[in-house]
Amino acid sequence: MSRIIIVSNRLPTKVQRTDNDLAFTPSEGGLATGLGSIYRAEGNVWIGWPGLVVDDETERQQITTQLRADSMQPVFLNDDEIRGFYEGFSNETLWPTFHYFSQYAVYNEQHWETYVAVNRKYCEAVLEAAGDDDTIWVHDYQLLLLPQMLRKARPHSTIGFFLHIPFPSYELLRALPWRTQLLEGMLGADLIGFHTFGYMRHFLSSVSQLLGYPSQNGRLELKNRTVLIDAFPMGIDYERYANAAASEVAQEHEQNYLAALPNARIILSIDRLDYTKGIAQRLRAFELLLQRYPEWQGQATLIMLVVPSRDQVAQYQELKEEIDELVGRINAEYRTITWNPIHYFYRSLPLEELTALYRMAEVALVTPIRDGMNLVCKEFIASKADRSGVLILSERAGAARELSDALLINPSDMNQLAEAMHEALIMPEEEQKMRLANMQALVQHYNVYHWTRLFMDRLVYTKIKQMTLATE
Ligand code: GDG
Repeated sequence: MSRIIIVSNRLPTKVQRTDNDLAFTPSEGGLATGLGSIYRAEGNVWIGWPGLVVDDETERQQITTQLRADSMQPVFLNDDEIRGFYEGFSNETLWPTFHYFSQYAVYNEQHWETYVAVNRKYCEAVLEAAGDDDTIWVHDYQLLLLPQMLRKARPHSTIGFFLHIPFPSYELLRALPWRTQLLEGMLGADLIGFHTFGYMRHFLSSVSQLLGYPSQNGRLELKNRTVLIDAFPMGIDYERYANAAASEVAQEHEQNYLAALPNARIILSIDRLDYTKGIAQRLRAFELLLQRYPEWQGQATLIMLVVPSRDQVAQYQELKEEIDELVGRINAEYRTITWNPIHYFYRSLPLEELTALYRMAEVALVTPIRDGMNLVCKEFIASKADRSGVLILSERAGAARELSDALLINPSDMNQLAEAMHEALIMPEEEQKMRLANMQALVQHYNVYHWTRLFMDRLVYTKIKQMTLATE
């Protein structure tokens, strides 16, 4: 029987140490939800790091047994591996380069060596779990070398790869000392998926310029194999957000929040702390709105949720300080006894509170400098079923290719951003509803289950086609 093996840096369950025990919490990310129905099916398995350093063998056994019971197989990483592979090469080299922040990229040979070694570790874990007939689906930039490692060990396996972040233009990629190894690593897959056609084109152009392989209609002809490249824009679990936002708990939270903010016109901003998300630019644009349109003073209220992330990396610490400083300055300058312009939270919130915020916000500000897709904007849309609201969306988020009924802006243009906020606050309700309805239809249809099915069907089709060609 053919099974499906999913591989990603992190498992969909997070293991944490409590006072005298271990706590297993399911991850709420879109990937975990979308693939949840697959990896839990008969015999399938998800391989990844459980999010905790475990040196003690008995504890490892305990974690392995518990995760296995839920179709997961842990890969354990030590402190050095986390430093070099995860924080180092993945988040200080690949992340900035792929998001066009090359000036932040660190080129460290030791980080690279650890990245290779950890990809090999994942490879061994997959080989141990997978049979020759199994289908392997590898995810994201932490595991770019894994498809080729697997291909060498299992020349006939069916291997898919999906990149969740942007693929940059050749000019960015070529700066990386390890560019050819990275491309070759990805090319071990039978099917490589990106969120948009733009990323796919950048990838094909880099492969052609650095490796000399030509392509036609997304088909790359290597010396002895064909690799298919395509765009699969990822969706969300629409019903989950629509139902959560309509739930009694969310409505109760909303009533409490609104009671505390009488007369507020609420603008919402939700992100992980990241320089790619444009958080500081957003704050400056909000300040410009208050300066340019003083009538919004006393009313326009920005609720800004920043979820802590990668706080070991220097640029993230600096960004946190910049945001703290900007929020403090703007609030000090504009606040009155009865109105606070920015309500800033540096923490994560449970889903019910998050959806209550989506539900009550009149405007969502999703203005990343670069973003592979961005799921927050799709969650806002799903949470607004039968209501009104306006989405302001960066043209540099992958989601902008689909959501043309949002107010699309250039995230570095403060003027345009401030004007878009004003436009959103005065937009007639009928127009808001019309735009939302169009986007809801799209986000509901192209949900995460659709995405998973499309990728898997395409992968199986690619393999059958290859086998047919080989026997002809
Ligand atoms: C990468 C790519 C691509 C946020 N705060 C809370 C919370 N969240 C959840 C959101 C959303 C998720 O985190 C963030 O997803 P994004 O897609 O916006 O961004 P990344 O984390 O950067 O994800 C991105 C994605 O991969 C998928 O391919 O779209 O471009 O960068 O689901 O709801 N969830 C809860 N509390 C919070 O406080 N429960």
